[in-house]
Amino acid sequence: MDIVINNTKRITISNLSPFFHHCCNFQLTKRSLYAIVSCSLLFLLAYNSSTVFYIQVPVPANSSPEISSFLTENVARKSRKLVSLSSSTKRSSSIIYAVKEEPPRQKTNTQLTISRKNPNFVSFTYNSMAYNPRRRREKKSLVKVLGSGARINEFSLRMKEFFGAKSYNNSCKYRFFMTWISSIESFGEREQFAIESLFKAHSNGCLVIMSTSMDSPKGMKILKPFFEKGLKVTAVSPDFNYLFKHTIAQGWIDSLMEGNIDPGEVSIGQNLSNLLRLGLLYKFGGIYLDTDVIVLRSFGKLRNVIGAQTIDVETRNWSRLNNAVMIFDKGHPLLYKFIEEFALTFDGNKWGHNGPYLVSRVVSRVSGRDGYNFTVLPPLAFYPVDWSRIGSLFLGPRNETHSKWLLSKLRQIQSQSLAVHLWNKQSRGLKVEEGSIIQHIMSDCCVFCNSYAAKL
Ligand SMILES: *[C@@H]1O[C@H](CO)[C@@H](O)[C@H](O)[C@H]1NC(C)=O
Ligand SMILES: *[C@@H]1O[C@H](CO)[C@@H](O)[C@H](O)[C@H]1NC(C)=O
Ligand SMILES: *[C@@H]1O[C@H](CO)[C@@H](O)[C@H](O)[C@H]1NC(C)=O
Ligand SMILES: *[C@@H]1O[C@H](CO)[C@@H](O)[C@H](O)[C@H]1NC(C)=O
Ligand SMILES: CC(=O)N[C@H]1CO[C@H](CO)[C@@H](O)[C@@H]1O
Repeated sequence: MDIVINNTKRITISNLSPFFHHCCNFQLTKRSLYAIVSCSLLFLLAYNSSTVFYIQVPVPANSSPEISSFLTENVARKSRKLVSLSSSTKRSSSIIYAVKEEPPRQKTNTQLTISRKNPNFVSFTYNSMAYNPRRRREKKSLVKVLGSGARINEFSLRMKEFFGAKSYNNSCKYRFFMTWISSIESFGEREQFAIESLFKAHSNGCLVIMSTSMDSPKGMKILKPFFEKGLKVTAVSPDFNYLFKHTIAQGWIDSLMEGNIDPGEVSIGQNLSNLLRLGLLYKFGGIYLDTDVIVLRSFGKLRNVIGAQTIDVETRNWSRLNNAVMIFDKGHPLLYKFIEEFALTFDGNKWGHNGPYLVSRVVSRVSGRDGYNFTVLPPLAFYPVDWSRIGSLFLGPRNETHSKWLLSKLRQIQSQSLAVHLWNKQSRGLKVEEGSIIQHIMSDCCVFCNSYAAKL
């Protein structure tokens, strides 16, 4: 996949193959946005001045049948035509995103776009003019007022220093965040590899690992090989009070500390991580990655992006988003909504309720509204293999058919995915077999290229 957003904002995704949608095993929200979609399309057609994103989706010449037999259930392809703005493409169908630049009184455009030739590809762009600095400015001045006179916050100083450090030549072109709420002993080779892949694709990135355990001499020792290579990574203990000051989650955190919130049966750590990532992006802006996300290529062209984990086989619009990869500007209103939702609906007893389900809920709720400007990328971007099939990445070739399948899946991921979420919970114990897809990926994405890769 070439994602090339140049001045004309043209995104080309070549060789999008037809099977990635098969990870759709959820059929979730089918909110009736159809009307809104149609309206905004008409609206768009009326506004030729819109900046237009094209996603070109050539139909793969040789979509190999083996692929579907390995990774997919045979799902009937009832192509319910949703929206197709492109009709005249010969070799590829175009998916058009339209983004209005500075429109006066513009309604939110929710673009659900679908390729005609390849109905499995769906993408969405939400945008509107109301994502503007006014609300942010108000918030900022509030921070100023309330913040003045408060004791100097160590956390914010450390963050400032790290991102602005002279010794780094001010070269923090990309701000990355990870969170690590577990013990230092469990920060293993896989996590270190995720960091390698991040720097392989972004040598001028800066990574902060939000972690109390890693923010220690032992943690620094783990990160030492990165320092020695001149890569900009550090670990900082999170300060929830600082991050969520003036958000509705402040009260939630206070209550939690006072023991008035039932953390539930599930570990609070994961759930705090779900909240923490939102606060980090809201406060600083940048790219959040789970520690089991292998980065394959630069995210440099992406802004305000969240990824779909699954799409609905029938409607071709997304059915579940995931929060393992998020790229947002500082103060983005969608982040605020996520934080708000977390504070208002926290339920420590339901799996995923405060994480992937949360972002899905909020995005489907705000998608018709003014004031939000973001893009949902298709599963292939960050979640090319569904969690239930993640094992297939770790297997070496079993026979000729399987070998062919491995190769084409590998090519697909290499050419079209930006990252691969390894779904650690499912894959942690798996061995990387000789000739497996993940082994190839690791040899492409390593910085140190140690033999430990083989053990992941
Ligand atoms: C998905 O598409 C269907 C039409 O095919 C539409 O009715 C529905 O509102 C869409 N769902 C979302 C969440 O946009
Ligand atoms: C929405 O986001 C796109 C892509 O990042 C950007 O080009 C556009 O200017 C934004 N629109 C508004 C109104 O902020
Ligand atoms: C800092 O940037 C300058 C100019 O871009 C470059 O010449 C110099 O080598 C850089 N220094 C370090 C320490 O990276
Ligand atoms: C090849 O290996 C795959 C994966 O183990 C297996 O599912 C399939 O049945 C095998 N096919 C043949 C022809 O042996
Ligand atoms: C409600 C909720 O999201 N709970 C999460 C808390 O953390 C555990 C795992 O650590 C998750 O499985 C739950 O989904």
